[in-house]
Amino acid sequence: MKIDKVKFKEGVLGRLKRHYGKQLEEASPQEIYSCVSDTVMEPILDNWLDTRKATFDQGNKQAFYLSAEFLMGRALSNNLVNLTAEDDIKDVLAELGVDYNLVEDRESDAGLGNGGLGRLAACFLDSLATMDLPGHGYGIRYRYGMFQQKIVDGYQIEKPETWLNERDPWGIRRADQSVVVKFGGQVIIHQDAEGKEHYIRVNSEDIKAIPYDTPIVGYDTKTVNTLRLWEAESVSGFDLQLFNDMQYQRAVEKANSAEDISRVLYPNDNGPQGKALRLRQQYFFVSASLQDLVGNYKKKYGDDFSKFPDKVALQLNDTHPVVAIPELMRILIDWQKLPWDVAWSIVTRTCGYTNHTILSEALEKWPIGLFQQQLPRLTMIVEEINRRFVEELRLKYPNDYGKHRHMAILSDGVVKMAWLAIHGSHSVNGVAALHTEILKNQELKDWYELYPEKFNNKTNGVTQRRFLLKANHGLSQLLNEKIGKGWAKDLSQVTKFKAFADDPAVIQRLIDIKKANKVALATYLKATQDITLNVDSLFDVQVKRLHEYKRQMLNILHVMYLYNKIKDDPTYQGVPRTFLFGAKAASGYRRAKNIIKLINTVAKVINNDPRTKGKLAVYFLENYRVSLAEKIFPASDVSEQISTAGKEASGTGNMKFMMNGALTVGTLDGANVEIAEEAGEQNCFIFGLKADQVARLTQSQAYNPQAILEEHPEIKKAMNQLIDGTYNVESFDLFKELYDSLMYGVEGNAPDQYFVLKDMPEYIAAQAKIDEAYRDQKKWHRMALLNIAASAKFSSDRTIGEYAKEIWNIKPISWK
Ligand code: 26Q
Repeated sequence: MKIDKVKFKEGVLGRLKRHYGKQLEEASPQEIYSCVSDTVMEPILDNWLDTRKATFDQGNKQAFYLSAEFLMGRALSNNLVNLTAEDDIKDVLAELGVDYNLVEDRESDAGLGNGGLGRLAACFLDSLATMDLPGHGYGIRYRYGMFQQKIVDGYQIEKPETWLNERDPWGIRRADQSVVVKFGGQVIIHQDAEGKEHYIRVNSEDIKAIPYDTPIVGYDTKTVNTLRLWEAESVSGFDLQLFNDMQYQRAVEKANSAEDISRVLYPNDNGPQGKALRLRQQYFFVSASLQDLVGNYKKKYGDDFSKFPDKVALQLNDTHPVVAIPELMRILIDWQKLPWDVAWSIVTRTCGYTNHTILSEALEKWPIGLFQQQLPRLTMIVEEINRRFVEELRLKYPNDYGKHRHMAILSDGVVKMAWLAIHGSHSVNGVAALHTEILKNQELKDWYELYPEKFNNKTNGVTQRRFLLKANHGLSQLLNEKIGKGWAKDLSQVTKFKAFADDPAVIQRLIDIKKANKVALATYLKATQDITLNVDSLFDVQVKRLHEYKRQMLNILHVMYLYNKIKDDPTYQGVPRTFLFGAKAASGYRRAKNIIKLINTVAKVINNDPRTKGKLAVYFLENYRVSLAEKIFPASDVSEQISTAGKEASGTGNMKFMMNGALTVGTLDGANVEIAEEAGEQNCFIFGLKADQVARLTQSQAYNPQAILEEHPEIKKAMNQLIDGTYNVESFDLFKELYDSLMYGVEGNAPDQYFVLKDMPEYIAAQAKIDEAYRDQKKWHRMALLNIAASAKFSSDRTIGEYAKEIWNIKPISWK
């Protein structure tokens, strides 16, 4: 888009005067950020209105991504990139004497998600808009997103994330489009003169849902889609009756409980939390979204719902929005008066379900009593769905009672949301090839046998606009020069970069770019966290949520092993290394928090030992989040993707590293399998048990960690240092629980459930190979180039193309 620089300047200066009564010289970076953003909104708004009109007029089918999480990160710089106006705006600000980076850094991340699943939703929105596809997001406008992490004395401390303390210039409140969501109460069945049943809701708790719309700007195109996030408010504001009765405090409390619903994001990734508030959050945004969407449908098609599945596709992002299935049934039956079978056919043709996890503890199950208490009408509908389904099961598998009970949607006192999702959708997909196979052959085997046609794979992807074009200017520039600019919109073109693998000048450019990115990261970390990085060392990076299955433990044990080598051998000649960790632990996940403390404790000892100077350093980066990730990927040499095989559904950080020329050290898990396939195993460092070996070893219970220690004294030594005072100066017991969980198992679990020690010898060997490879910088960066050139598959554009064609059947908006 062509920006009128003079108009833009006037826009910013005018707003500073109007909103803050200030001239540019007096304005703070925060105020400038706010006014620059408002000015950038202008051209976006025009395209947004045009997009809405075009989709309505063209009457195309639209997709809606229902997700409890959207991990959007920052908007200003991303919108400028997608408007292809970044350089122009930088110029204008420079002319005004304003430092763009300072302004950009004033924006808080919209951290409305935990990790992979939420960031995937954000990447999908970017791809949909860029590909001119009519696809929108629906979710919750949490007042507090993912907590801010502080490290105090090596421990994680959570602080509330205050992203809304400054106003959000990107979200537009649309109070006129509010809807009411009802909880609790009773359902009265009323028979009319013709004997038809009507369901009347009494004594319900009514909560107002107010939408906030954020524009999703496509890259280098007119399309601007919508992310609609709902905020909860008490219907009456205050309960005036209570207020008049002088029960002021109770009136305030009641308003609070309504507003509790959108107050805070649950901060656990892949963990169980069967609390009422979580179910209320889910129903709140799902009911509001469906009311909204059905209302819009009726504006165009009236009461003829036969076309609904041809006009609307709903994608359920994990089990979190699965109440959409009974809620849509309720709307079609109670409001539209459709017969059950007609309604069920519409629902199943409209919904698709994506599974993001194999960990059984993350599959949501709601106690039936809780479900009944919060959602009495939906409970009746779920009971009827279950009754009909179990009847089908009995016919199909007459004597297999175990199967009836296992597959029942409602049994053992719980509503099984994953089962409801599979039964109520026409499509069930996993997020990487291996993950989908494991679902089909193991976790969802019975369901795959019943509904083989529903199952399909959609390997995840990431947007190269945010994570390469915007994050890594040096590499983007090099790609533009060598293969043209087309890759930003069509990553399949990056394959052309392979032709430069043996061009020494290009390899040298890669070396220089990586170095410059390390310097930039070092400068940022010095300023924000007072960390001094050795930019001449190999950057070995593991950034992702802290979870046992992701095995940060394996990484830190290897660091401890390396430290021992350095101490034992003064002539140690290993490649200088900096290990970087970034990870948030769920606030109630004790062991994960202990691992953070361990990393920090080890870091402190190593970084303060003169013997490691210039050889080894370890840092835990505070508050890992999208905006920090964008600075880390471009500066990384090694990408740690070391989960226990079979446990990481896909991973998406692995793809962001690859695009930025980091080499993967990883297990054959999730999308790593496909990364190794695309790049060639000779260009990755693959190690460890395969998924089927993990499954068999778990089954057989033949694994004994003690045996590993006996065979590998160097591993035994590192393990003993967890409990012998080498690191834990304050208290010898600090890491005893971690030690016990690996050696003996605790709380009824098998020892070393995630096979950290089992995989450690091979991991050490893989790391030694990395050392060797890194010594030859030309060879190393040739491998990096081959990874970059092989990353085409991992664009979320490719993924969204597949969803659009194979699940949603949606077509691009035509801009003529
Ligand atoms: C569930 C119930 C109650 C409270 C919270 C939750 C909850 C919240 C978030 C459960 C799971 C999540 C997030 C899961 C997640 O991020 N999964 C990741 O999804 C990525 C995108 O598909 C994959 O790449 C990762 O492998 C997968 O771990």
